Amino acid sequence: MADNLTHKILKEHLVDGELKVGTEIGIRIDQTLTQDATGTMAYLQFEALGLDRVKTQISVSYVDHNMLQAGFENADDHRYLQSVAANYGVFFSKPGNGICHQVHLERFGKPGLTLLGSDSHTPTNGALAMIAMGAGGLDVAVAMGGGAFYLPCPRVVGVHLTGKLQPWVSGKDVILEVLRILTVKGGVGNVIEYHGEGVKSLTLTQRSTITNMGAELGATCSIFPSDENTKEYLVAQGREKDWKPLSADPGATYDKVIEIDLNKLEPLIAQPHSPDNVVPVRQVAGTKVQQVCIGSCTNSSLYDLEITAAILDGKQVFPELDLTVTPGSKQVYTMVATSGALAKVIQSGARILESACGPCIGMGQAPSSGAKSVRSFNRNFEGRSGTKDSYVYLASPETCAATALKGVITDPRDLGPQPKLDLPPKFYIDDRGVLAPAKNGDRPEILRGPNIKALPLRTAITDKIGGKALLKLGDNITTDHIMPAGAKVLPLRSNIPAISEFVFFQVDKDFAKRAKEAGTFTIIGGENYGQGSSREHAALAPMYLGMQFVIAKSFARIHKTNLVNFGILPMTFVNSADYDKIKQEDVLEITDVRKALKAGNRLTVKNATQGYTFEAQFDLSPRQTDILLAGGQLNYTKAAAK
Ligand code: MIC
Ligand code: SF4
Repeated sequence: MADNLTHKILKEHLVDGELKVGTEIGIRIDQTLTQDATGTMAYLQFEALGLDRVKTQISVSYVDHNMLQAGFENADDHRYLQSVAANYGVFFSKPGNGICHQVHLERFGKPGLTLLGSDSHTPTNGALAMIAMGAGGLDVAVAMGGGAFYLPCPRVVGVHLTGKLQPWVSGKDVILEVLRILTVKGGVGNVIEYHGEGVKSLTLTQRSTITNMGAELGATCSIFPSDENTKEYLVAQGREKDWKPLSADPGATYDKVIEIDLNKLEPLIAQPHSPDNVVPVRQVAGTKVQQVCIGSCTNSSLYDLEITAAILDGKQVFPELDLTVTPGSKQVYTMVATSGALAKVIQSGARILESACGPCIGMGQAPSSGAKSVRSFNRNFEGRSGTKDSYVYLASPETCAATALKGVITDPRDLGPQPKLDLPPKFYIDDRGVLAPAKNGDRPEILRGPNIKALPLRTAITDKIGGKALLKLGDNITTDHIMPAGAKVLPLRSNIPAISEFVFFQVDKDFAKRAKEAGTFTIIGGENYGQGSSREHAALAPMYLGMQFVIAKSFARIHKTNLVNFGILPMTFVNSADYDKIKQEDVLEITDVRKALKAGNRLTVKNATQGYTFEAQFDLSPRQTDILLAGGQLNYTKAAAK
């Protein structure tokens, strides 16, 4: 049978279940990555599993998110991560070495392997023909310990590319077009596999922009074949031996196919406040802008920085506008410094940041009140920039640089001919920013600062659960709404009691207080509840405050798994009219939960305030049911290991 690329790799890694869409499969994980904002929890959980050493081919711990050291917290967490990595056989990428996805692409990703990362943009490495997926820290901890990763067997959507990108049109415009077509929930349950003649014309880093931002579709992951361009990139990285050709079999089929003619694409831009709110740049050209930011794991490759420099060369950033530029890794930083590109960017009046997530996660550079900010990033959710009333647009580095010069949103095609860039065939390689783990048997001391608090655990689910529906929410609620990030909150990621004070802070600043008064509570959500990041804190912190269950119209994949992992029951409405009927503050109760979980996929919810009952359903595998019954994945895994 002719297999598509996704099935080829999944088949090679399948350890449980069969490739039947929607049923649960377990796959072997070859590589893992963590970043610091989710990593502390992941390694605390790995420690709790009581294993000796990681069992993957390679596991890397990156520090790139919590980089501002305004107090001891982030620095303490970095020390913990470094020492715990050394102990358990994990490589440690030091702060300053770069953004996890960019560095992983440069130095570690390999065609045909699986990668699981505690960050939703882990699919970036799908550009190297990997099945690379985001997950909660606990799932990554289990995978580090050699356990399978479980997921609903995805549908495979083929994006058939023809033609060739025209001047000034970039990889970012391809993924913005896919987002325009599929929307932020269109990828849920799907792998997006790119194929067709058009693939050949896309460089590896253009592909990585596309696979990176596939996360915004809610997709399980995105993948490109491994071809001559993949080889060229790996040769430039001194990693030719990691290359092998890999693509779908001739005649392979897909569950659905989307056609994109690259010839016809033009520069696109996502308007506030959603990555799928996409229009042609020319439609909003002329809009006054106060800030432009170029960088993030989506667009901070050598090409992105070199084209930025070429556009800015000899010109000045618009006087009333701030431009920030972030090289994605130490490799990119060094190369733009030696090529002279960095000097051009500095001379233009840009502010140069260290290689890290920075403004993308609100770690500094929050825009001024009411400002419009155009960014080469991947998310523009309300408030994520750190300024609640800012308006963030997402576009290519080319569009960003043009906008920075003009002070208004500008189609880069208005700048004249596109500069021609010749990137060197060999990149600068220096892996000293990645510390190797201690030898097997060595046990360096694990350094735990006062910021690191014990991990709260839930006990086995009881027969009666419920509480006030403290919030009734609409569609596409993000994990940034549930558990905000930013410079103030991120340093508390290792301290659940402290971070829980900020749960739903963006929606209701008194939420934590109301939750504590209620004791136990529930949440009502719309479609695609929990989209966005992989942060398990969006499940863990509400659990700590007493959340019992969520009833939504539908869930985003990673968040749903995180809820189960922390013993919170995710349910959907059987009749959508029941969503309309519930009012915020109604008390909802379920009895005989354990029996209902074992018996089927439905249960009856009592609305004690309004005095009626309604049906809710849960879509859980038998394994997930056992996890819930045990009170979460950690209890379940420990019990299974006994
Ligand atoms: C994000 O882009 O939202 C983050 C910050 O990288 C998150 C991870 C986190 O919250 O730590 C993600 O994408 O998973
Ligand atoms: Fe970092 Fe932003 Fe990428 Fe998340 S999306 S990993 S915050 S650069």
